[in-house]
Amino acid sequence: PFLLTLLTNETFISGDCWTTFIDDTPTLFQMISSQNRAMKILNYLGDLVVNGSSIKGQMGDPKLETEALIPELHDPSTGIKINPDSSLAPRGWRQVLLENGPDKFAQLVRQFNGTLIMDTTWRDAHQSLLATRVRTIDLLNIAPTTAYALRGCFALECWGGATFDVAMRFLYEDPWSRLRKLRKLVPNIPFQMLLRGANGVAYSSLPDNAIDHFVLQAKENGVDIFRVFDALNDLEQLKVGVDAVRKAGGVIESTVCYSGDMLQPGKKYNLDYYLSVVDEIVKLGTHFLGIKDMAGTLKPRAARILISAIRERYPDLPIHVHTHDSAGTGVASMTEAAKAGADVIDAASNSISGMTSQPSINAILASFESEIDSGLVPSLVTELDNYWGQMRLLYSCFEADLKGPDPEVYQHEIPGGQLTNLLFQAQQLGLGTKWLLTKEAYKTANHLLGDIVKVTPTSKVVGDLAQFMVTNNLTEEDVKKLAAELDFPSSILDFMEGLMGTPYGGFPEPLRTNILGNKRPKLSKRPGLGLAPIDFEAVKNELVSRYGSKITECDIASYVMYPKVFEDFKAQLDKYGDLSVLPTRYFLRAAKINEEFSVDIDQGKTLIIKLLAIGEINEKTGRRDVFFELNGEARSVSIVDTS
Ligand code: 3PY
Ligand code: ZN
Repeated sequence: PFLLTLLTNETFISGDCWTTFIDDTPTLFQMISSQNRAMKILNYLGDLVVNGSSIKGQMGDPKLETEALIPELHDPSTGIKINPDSSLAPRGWRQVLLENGPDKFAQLVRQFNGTLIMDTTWRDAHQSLLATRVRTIDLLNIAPTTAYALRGCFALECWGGATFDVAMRFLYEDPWSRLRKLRKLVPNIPFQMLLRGANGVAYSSLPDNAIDHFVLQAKENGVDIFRVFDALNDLEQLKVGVDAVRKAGGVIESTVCYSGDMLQPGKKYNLDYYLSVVDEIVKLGTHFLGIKDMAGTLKPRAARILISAIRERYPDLPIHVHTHDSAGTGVASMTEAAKAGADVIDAASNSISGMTSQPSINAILASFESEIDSGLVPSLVTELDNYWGQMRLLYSCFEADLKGPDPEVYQHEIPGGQLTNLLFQAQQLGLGTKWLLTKEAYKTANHLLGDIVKVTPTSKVVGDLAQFMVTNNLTEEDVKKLAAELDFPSSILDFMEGLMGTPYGGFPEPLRTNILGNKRPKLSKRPGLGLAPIDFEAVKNELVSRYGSKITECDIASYVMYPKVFEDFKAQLDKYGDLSVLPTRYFLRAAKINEEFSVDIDQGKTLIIKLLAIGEINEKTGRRDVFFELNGEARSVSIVDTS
């Protein structure tokens, strides 16, 4: 009918200027635009039917065959059903922050008589267990319920780390839009993001003004608290991120990365080392001290000793501890941390916790019992988790299929997210049996590199070197002997050049000199000092000339952080439109014949879609027609069969 309306419209028939026509006839234009969007979505669905999923890392179809049910919450004292409504979300720590500002907020958290919990379900938990593939729509669907059930949480970690590039690269989504939409639905709980210091959310340093610009957009679009770390605990690198957060008016959580078991005799990273880093962090000025145990090697006794020592030295400093449950000791370690004076600890919703993720919230609450107040209501947390049990099935095709804890983590020290990733890659390459070799090689690679702190991006350096050694059958001695001739992955050259900062104790020599040869210089200052500032005006002009005037500051920040990923994302958007509106089942697997489903493309605009038939292949063009019913009308799309 829109075509009929168009063809009978007088202005259109008279051939008056097209832009005036659009301006004067907005409803018609909106109809055309919705039809365009609908056809783009049909093209994506048609491609899925003909060629299967293009989502990297997907193995098979989701195991959840129905729409996920939003769990019911019940008032713990009356048992009466609660209807969560974001506009009436109960008061939480975000109001405390907005009313008091970051300094007072930090003091009030420190004064809280107990230990608060940060829920990592929306970021690190799925980054660690499900290859960061959880989509915006599945977060939005549970957001109002979460705002109610977790109202006592210190924060929801929901942004940054790998979620930023994965959203654009593999999910074809805009990470900024995710942040804004979640923010609207969760007005009462602070949002936390993970910032890789001078690397922003990328893998090596950017110019300082790029970090300032990025952090400002993050703050303005909804992030409250910034966990800032540097992968080598290089204070100069860390400071770039910290300064950016301060300028943007955010809450600073300067973080020390914890590597290995500090109580192991002869360990380079021992208690004295950590205390000296904490001293420097305090000198920089921070609202919170973060302790980031990315591999889960902070054993309970070490947690007690470390936190007690910091608490004694800095009685007023709010401490926030992060861990991974890789070895199975997460609950015990976090309980010890809480007893030793941590103000906040990290945990994840039960169904998406454990192993390489954070320990389970309910397990921690059970361990706290009445001894430590967390500000959370256990029964509401359990009810909320019914949703994540379903999500685990929906995203089953991204499971690395870990079977249990890995106590060997104390030896190989692979960070949680990376452990799942490396295992997954080994399985995908059919190198399942090489997994043991990879873990062994990871230890050797770390030794070769001088025992560095391993977390993004330095963990990638160690992982890449480990895989390089396994693939090329190289021993530690081989690497040392052949360093000048071997064609190392670029991450290793980046690290040796100094693009990720300087490791504690310096670079491994003569390995560094041999690997770099004349290929790369040796930086002696932090990399950002050698990078020309971004000319934001020029970037904006370029993007506007390529993509039109709707380019936003967030687009600019995405482009500066990941130019190629952003360009590919824009091309994808142009081809298929905004796919974030598709329910995940239909985003990941082909619709079945006669299966009908709905897609809300905008408020009040719903597409009812049914797959009718798949045509024969046209031998000349290599294409197939795919027939759909769209809101009751027949539509077809022509798809190149590449299967
Ligand atoms: C990230 O940088 O994405 C991490 O999760 C590091 O632990
Ligand atoms: Zn983590």
